Amino acid sequence: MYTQSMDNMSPEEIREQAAAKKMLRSAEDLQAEQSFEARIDAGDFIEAKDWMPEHYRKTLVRQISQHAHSEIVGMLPEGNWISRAPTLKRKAILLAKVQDEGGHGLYLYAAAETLGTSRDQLLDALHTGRAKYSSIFNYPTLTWADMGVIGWLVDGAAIMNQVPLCRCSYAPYARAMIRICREESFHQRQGYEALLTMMTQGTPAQRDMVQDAVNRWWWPSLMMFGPPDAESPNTAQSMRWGIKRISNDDLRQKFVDATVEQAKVLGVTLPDPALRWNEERQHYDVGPIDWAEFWRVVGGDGPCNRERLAARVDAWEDGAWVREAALAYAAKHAQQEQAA
Ligand code: FAQ
Repeated sequence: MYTQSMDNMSPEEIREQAAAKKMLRSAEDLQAEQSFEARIDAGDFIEAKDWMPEHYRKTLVRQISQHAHSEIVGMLPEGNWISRAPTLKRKAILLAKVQDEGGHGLYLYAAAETLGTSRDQLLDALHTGRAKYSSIFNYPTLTWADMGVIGWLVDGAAIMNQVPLCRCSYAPYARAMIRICREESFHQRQGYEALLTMMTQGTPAQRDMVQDAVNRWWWPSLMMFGPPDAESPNTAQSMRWGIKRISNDDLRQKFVDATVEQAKVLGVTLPDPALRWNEERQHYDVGPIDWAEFWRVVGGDGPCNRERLAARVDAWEDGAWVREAALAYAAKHAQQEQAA
């Protein structure tokens, strides 16, 4: 009987057929890649089921999962102060903010999962120290003023970076970011308002506490935007693909320009003797950022890296019974449905 089975083909024919298939596939891939690039150039959004280059997919999983981890780890420095908030009003606000951050992490994990990586894989990468999260959350929260400064500076920097992500070319990420940015804006304002209250109605000791917190958080906040463009390996390709819309340095500059004016209203001094308006550039100049400190913190050796990771691993292990109960409930439900 005539057959095209591989068994009946000579090794030479098998090689030829494989080469022909490979050529066909690479021609198809090339066409898919060209149409993907054309969609990116036209400003189209890419959906989860659309064809995408493997590197685009990996870049998104990397960025979105790091972002999700940052939100979840970012709950820890503030969670530390929920039980010590000075009034019921401040406690309710802080509780809501920390809950929002948990929610942001969940939207973002869900967005990363649409790219074919499971939640378990993402969390395993965090817990084993293979995944990054924002450097900023490896600094300690020493006083109540740190809560206000995190809202003002850290959420302020986060919004500056995240508003352009609402136009990210990957639609599920862009959609998650729209919702997140609305909440971040409330976070920034509540922080600023808490600081303004302390600065305008507080005691000299409270004003000193605010200044001390600003001194400690200013430089790490500038580092949140990532390394300078010239040393950022991912920026060029991410901007080409419309994942990032504005470079690290440009976002950092926008943040500085906006924040200096807010500091004046607040009555605090930003801890940078070189900070001054540059008439020619129409921007503020800043002094040198300590990039060695940044890389040390990103590399795992910041003031709280070990503590943060240990807290996340403990939370995961302590929550095992919840996951088991949820699975048992789902299995029982499925059995009951089958029986009905
Ligand atoms: N910390 O080539 P680039 C928040 C890494 S959410 C640690 O420039 P890229 C809300 C980077 O991953 C804050 N690592 O990288 C909140 C890369 O390493 P890799 C998080 C950093 O991706 C507020 C390497 O350095 N926001 O705060 C950092 O093009 C208050 C080279 O860098 C987001 O994640 C850093 N700061 O640009 C919660 C936003 N910067 O992966 C609680 C989305 C860089 O090659 C309380 N992410 N690295 O091994 C982004 O926009 C980008 O990923 C950047 C980095 C801009 C962070």
